[in-house]
Amino acid sequence: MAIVNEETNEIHLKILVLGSQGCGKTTNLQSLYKQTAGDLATRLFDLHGMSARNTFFDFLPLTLGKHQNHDVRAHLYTLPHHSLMPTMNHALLAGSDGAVFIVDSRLSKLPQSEEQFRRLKDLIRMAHKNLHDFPIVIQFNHRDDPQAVPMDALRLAFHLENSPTVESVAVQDIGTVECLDALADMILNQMEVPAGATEG
Ligand SMILES: Nc1nc2c(ncn2[C@@H]2O[C@H](COP(=O)(O)OP(=O)(O)O)[C@@H](O)[C@H]2O)c(=O)[nH]1
Ligand SMILES: [Mg+2]
Repeated sequence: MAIVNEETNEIHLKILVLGSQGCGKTTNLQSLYKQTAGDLATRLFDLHGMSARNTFFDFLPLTLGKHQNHDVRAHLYTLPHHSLMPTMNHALLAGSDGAVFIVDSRLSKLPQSEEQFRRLKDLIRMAHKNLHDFPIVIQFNHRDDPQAVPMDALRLAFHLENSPTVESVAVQDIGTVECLDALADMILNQMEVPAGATEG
């Protein structure tokens, strides 16, 4: 659940960044970090050391702007691409406010993306969240690849009702901010921030 802190006038959003190995999860976080550098981004954490890029998960806290007089802070997490820790994945998802699901557009990566998409739907069911209510933005990354699957086919294979889609080339910072903005809008529009929040 998104947390509204009336004392500090902040809204905290917890956002998961999901997708198969190599789809661009870490690159998305790096791109957001770069583009919101300075007073906005705080730090990119790689919780499992510097060497292995994909060993565990990354964490990025960001400030997104204002919503109804509150500063909006987003905490982005990536999940490990493997499913060796279903309990942990479940706990992370259950406490999150929304997700970016990244599809790897490269033809050779299609099976992995499809597997992760199935896993996402299973996780949401396990967390007792209704797929229609849980805010998810689908990002089609690696659009610059010569072997990229045409968008028409990808839109059919990776479709969720109510989920906006964004095409991206994360490594060139294309589509990453747009994607996060779309998700934050979805989450914030579902939330009710108490009126008179400036009191005290
Ligand atoms: N050409 C291209 N490379 C990308 C794109 N997104 C990510 N990459 C590269 O793909 C590799 C894997 O990305 P990474 O973010 O580590 O994937 P993760 O396993 O999902 O965290 C890295 O070498 C990235 O630089 C993209 O849109 N286009
Ligand atoms: Mg990674």
